[in-house]
Amino acid sequence: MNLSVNIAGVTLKNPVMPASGTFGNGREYAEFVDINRLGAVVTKSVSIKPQLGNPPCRITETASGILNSVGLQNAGVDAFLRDDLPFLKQFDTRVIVNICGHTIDEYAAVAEALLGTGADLLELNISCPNVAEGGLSFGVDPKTVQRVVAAVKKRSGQPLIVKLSPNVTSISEIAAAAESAGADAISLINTLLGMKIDIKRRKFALPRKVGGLSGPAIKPVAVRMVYEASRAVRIPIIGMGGIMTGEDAVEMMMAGASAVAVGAANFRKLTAAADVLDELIVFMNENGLNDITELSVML
Ligand code: RRO
Repeated sequence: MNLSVNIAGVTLKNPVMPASGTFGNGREYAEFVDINRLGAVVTKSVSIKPQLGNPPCRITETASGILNSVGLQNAGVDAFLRDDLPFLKQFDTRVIVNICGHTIDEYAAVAEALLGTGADLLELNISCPNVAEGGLSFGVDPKTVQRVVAAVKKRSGQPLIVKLSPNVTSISEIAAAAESAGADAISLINTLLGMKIDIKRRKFALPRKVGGLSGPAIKPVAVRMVYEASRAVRIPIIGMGGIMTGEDAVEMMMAGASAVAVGAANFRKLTAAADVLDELIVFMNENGLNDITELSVML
């Protein structure tokens, strides 16, 4: 059975990876999950300088999903290169480094710092909903998307995946803008903007009032957006948003994704991503499929 997929010229031995921000930088999970089984590991967003993130509360539960307001907490690119990348390179998997910034120049500087390191692919995060400047504001206007993608392409070495926000009217327009500026692949969806109010305390549950919604609740939105984006671009798509099972992964791939990322499910079960892979293999066996790419033509 062939499970390997090609994303922007890089071969992944299978199409299943954790979504950025839901797997630490591998270390917390390595004791419980065989990281060698995953097609790739996607890191938490890395910025040029360390970021403290938002004050608590950072995560709150909702029906069929969670709202987060982490606020880009990370130790900065220098610490990432010293402590995290060498750790991840021990495993037989691809390393996708998610990068973020407050300005176009900051995005490009992180990409440049990763030049010639062991990072196999970069994922440009233009969809973080939880910071005051930058983040999401880069991902909602096609012209701004083109500017940041072009600037990062110019100063980066590795192939570039652009991670899109669902908080837009036309995902097709944004996907096409990313492709036209040189994106080698796109990934979607990041979290949906949401809000929760604690009615007993009469307070917002999260300090910035809004947060990013993920989990099973958002899967139908993600499937719809992956399908629409797949009609608008020729580059590969990594689909994510509420994938909990192998069958969810199959659905995302039928919608047009070449690979999938498992996010909130990692918080429920540490082995969620590897379990999704096992279940995907069961589905292929049950349906007489020999090649993972056959899924894309089953719809
Ligand atoms: O750190 C976060 O709060 C965060 C990020 Br960078 C992101 O891209 N998506 C999200 O839901 N949270």
